[in-house]
Amino acid sequence: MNKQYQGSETSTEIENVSKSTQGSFPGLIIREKEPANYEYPFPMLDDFITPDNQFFVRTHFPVPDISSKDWKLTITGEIENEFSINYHELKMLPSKTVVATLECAGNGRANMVPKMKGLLWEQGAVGNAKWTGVPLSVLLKKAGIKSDAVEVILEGADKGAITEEPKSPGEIHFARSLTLTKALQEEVLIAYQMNGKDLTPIHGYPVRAIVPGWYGMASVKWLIKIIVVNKPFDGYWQTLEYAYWSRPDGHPSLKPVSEVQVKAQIARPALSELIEKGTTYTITGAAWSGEKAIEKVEISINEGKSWEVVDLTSQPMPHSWVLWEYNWQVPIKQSKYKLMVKATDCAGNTQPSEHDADRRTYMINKIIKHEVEVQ
Ligand SMILES: Nc1nc2c(c(=O)[nH]1)N[C@H]1C(S)=C(S)[C@@H](COP(=O)(O)O)O[C@H]1N2
Ligand SMILES: [Mo]
Repeated sequence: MNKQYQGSETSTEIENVSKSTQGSFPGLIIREKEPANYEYPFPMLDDFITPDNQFFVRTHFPVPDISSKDWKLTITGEIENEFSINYHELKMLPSKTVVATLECAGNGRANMVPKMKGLLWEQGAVGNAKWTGVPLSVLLKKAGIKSDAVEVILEGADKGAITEEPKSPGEIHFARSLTLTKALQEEVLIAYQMNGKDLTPIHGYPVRAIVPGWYGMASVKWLIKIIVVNKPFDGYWQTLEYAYWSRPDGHPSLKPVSEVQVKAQIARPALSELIEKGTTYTITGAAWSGEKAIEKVEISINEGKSWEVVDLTSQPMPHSWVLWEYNWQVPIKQSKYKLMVKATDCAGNTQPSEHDADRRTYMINKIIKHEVEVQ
């Protein structure tokens, strides 16, 4: 049966694709307790939309306790009219809902040899949700951007000192910037809802940024300040962390990690799962890319000698993952098999076979060998 989606689909239909795993969900995997860093057990994947209590959590500092009554957002810097807006006023502005996949730039680190520095995420520092909020562009237009502005800094209320290398200069807030071009894209939201409900404290309550197409670090939670600047921001998470080596003219320089790289992941079978020989096993997973929709996902059972196109079971669209499946006629030969998947997006971007060292411990999308055992 061809499950490839044809034509367009409304968001209500998309919801119907979901069959909830809520009942049997085993809970998130704790990678670190304080600050909270929790991973989604990716083999549980069934739903196009990740429920908020199953969504991975990435924090650098303790979760700030903010009441929506006290919260306000200040817009300052290279603008004509500086202003602050409270929660009630924000909710009165025109809103938009977008489906966007958030992936942490370090997702997949645990698969790398030799062992990498940083949180060892396996495959589950990724999730897909429906976000509602006010386009950042609405606030920027209200503020009147000066002609020499180049970037927009988003600052969270959370703060602390990083005491491991690279150490922070004392206490700092979590902050990241967007290029002005990205900040003005209409899908970039100042969001107050996740999957139709208020954000939960751990995911940024009362208000966070959602930057579809960019790695998770850009989607600043507990947002309290927007600063328009006329030179590139060189804050801690812009230069020391979440930065990679770029060498356009041969001279390496650090550039902030931004757009998500194309990737496919297998959900089931789980790594090292035992599979019964001679059966049909439905291999499932998801694939996503930054600004582009997924065009195809391919699978190889013979370590890359040949590839077959899998069925996409949700509609491909920019900024969101697509679910896929493939019915595997499991051989009768008892052996270990290395399953490989690779995605290609509409711009022709596909996955590399090796991790480029210039990417440091970020943007990990090399094709991996997912070993299972047939017996
Ligand atoms: N204020 C603030 N925003 C933040 C972070 C943070 O530590 N503080 N972590 C970032 C990172 S690295 C990621 S991957 C995403 C994760 O969002 P989630 O916890 O809702 O999954 O939040 C981003 N926004
Ligand atoms: Mo992240």
